[in-house]
Amino acid sequence: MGYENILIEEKNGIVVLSINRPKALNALNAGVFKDLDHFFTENYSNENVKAVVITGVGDKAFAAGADIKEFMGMSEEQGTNLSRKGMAVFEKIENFSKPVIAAVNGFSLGGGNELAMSCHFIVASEKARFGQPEVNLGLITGYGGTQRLPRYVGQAKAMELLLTGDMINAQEAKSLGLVSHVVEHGNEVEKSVEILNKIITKSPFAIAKMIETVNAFSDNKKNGFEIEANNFGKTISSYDGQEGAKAFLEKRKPKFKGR
Ligand code: DAK
Repeated sequence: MGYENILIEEKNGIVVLSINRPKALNALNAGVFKDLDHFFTENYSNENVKAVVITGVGDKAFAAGADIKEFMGMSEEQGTNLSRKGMAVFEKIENFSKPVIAAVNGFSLGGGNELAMSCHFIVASEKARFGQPEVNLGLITGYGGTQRLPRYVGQAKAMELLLTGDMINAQEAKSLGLVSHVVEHGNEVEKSVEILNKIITKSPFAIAKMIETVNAFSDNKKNGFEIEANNFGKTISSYDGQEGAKAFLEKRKPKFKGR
């Protein structure tokens, strides 16, 4: 499918997906959500896609929020429905079977920051700025920000950031645990690809099960320990789990098959 609001570049199975609305600082409109939804649905089981980096076109913004132009005249019911639809797309990213890194190249605000937080972790340019400015617009977050931000930075700091709408820089975001790496501006995609190149040498089956199990940590409807025990059973009895142990004992590199 041809996408109108995102760009896709693939090299050695690593896809760089760029939000392509630079004139609006990559604000997330319905078109971006449609493209993200399609990409992450289509590629869940596509073996040619091994990992994804999400970034923004241009050097100013990852995404400066949900598109404020789409909020005008919205009813309560429409707002709730839109929120649920957007959350479902971000859940698809969070639960994607392959690793997804947000390479934050500038403003990561509101819905844009909620997108970054639904990726598995965040690599940021030293010029990146993070914030949830919804309160400045008389709103609360609508795409999971109240739930994901506390998981990254703890409830009290999340509360402060959400209530003040203040922006923080990349170093502060790193010291709070929101960001995993801060790099020179312009190197955030390269650094993400470097990390992903390491991850994709491992068993894709184990990686998928690891993502599923870690995500259970923040889902209070699930028993993460039980899921870990079950998924450990699945990986130890898999071809790759047996091959990994055999290769270790034979002092050679494992040849994983993803099953
Ligand atoms: N939406 C639409 N357009 C935006 C935008 C946004 N979020 N952010 C920036 N733009 C546009 C500007 O309107 C401007 O367009 P033109 O005037 O050139 O046509 C262009 O991008 C460049 O922006 P600036 O001229 O403002 O650039 P500056 O460098 O001066 O300032 C800035 C950069 C990031 C500080 C500033 O643009 C800014 O404050 N932007 C808004 C940040 C913000 O408040 N973001 C929205 C957060 S609220 C919901 C679900 C989710 C949400 C709400 C409801 N439901 C399901 C109902 C979430 C809401 C949010 O994300």
